[in-house]
Amino acid sequence: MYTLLKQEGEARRGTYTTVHGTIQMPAFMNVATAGAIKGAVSALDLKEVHCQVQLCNTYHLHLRPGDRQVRQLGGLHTFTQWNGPILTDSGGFQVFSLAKLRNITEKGVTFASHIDGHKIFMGPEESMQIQSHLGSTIAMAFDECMQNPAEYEYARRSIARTTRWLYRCKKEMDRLNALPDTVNPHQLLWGINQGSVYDDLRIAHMKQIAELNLPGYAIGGLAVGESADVMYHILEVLGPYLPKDKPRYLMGVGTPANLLEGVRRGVDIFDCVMPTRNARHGHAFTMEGVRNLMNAKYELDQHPLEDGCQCPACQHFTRAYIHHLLKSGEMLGMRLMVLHNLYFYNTFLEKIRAALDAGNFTFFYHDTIDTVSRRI
Ligand code: PRF
Ligand code: ZN
Repeated sequence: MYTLLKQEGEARRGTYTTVHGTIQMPAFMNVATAGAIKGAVSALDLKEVHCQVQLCNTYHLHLRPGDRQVRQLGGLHTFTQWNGPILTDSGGFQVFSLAKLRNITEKGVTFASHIDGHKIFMGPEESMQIQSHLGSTIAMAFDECMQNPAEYEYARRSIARTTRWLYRCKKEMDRLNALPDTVNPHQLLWGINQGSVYDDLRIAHMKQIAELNLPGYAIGGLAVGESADVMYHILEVLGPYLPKDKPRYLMGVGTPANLLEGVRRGVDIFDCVMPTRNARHGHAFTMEGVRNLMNAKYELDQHPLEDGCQCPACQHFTRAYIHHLLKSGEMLGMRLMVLHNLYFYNTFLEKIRAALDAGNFTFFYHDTIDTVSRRI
């Protein structure tokens, strides 16, 4: 259940209570695609980097090790040893971005596995069954995420089908939650808004999916080829049509600046591979900007990645050491970078929440936006 605690302009400070714990919002979800954060980070580390909620993927876990196997092993919480909230993405996005040879029909999508090429079918029912086996806290609806730009007529037909799929998701989840041996009988279904870059389609689709009175709504189909300004515009257009008493999730976004802009436009929760992916390339996020630790200027630098940072990496190790580890291809370099970046993202949202609590988010936004994303 979402509780709105405070509002500053469109920015919202709230809480979301689930059977696996309460999420303080705005929040950042830590991406553990196949049940682990990339960079050798376990559920035990997640507590230390102030993670509140983990995101896993239906598509990946269905292919390997298989959702029935995860269920047999007690579900994702037991399997990964993360006992906080877990959100699973439906496969809708991954099928369209990773798999080959897709064929989309009213029933669902047939595609070839990116692992061994074998043919798989996934529709709304299959996606709900897989997510039910995984036992996540929140299951995402099965949607079509169109690449931008999409043709208007294609987008119009696509959102109509995504709405029909949503009704099927709801029906299937209600059935699965009522079964006697369901891993998480309290699993929540969140809807996903689509409509490409077209204001009227976005609004029409939002009105349709809001009718189901679901416990949360995501804005999908953004950060897929359009400019950041178009993305911010769509968020502004959707604002009045998003239920005020439900969390709003901006999928797959983004840079620290994107998060500030998102919060300013009413977004409550984000996920992104950026902190982990950029860490693996040697990029450390800090409040002063992004440092590239591969740079030779760090060879003899005795400072931590970020002065004053309380993350597990910065409490013990220097830029010089991490630079050396990255240069040598040592896995520890990557791990320390990932721990720092996740800590940065999670505590960045903590700072945003503190600013909202204090009624000075607007000041925080202006004070931070230019510095946080620059390269230093
Ligand atoms: N749909 C789903 N997952 C997603 C997206 C989407 O549109 C996006 C778009 N940025 C990221 N992840 N199901
Ligand atoms: Zn740090």
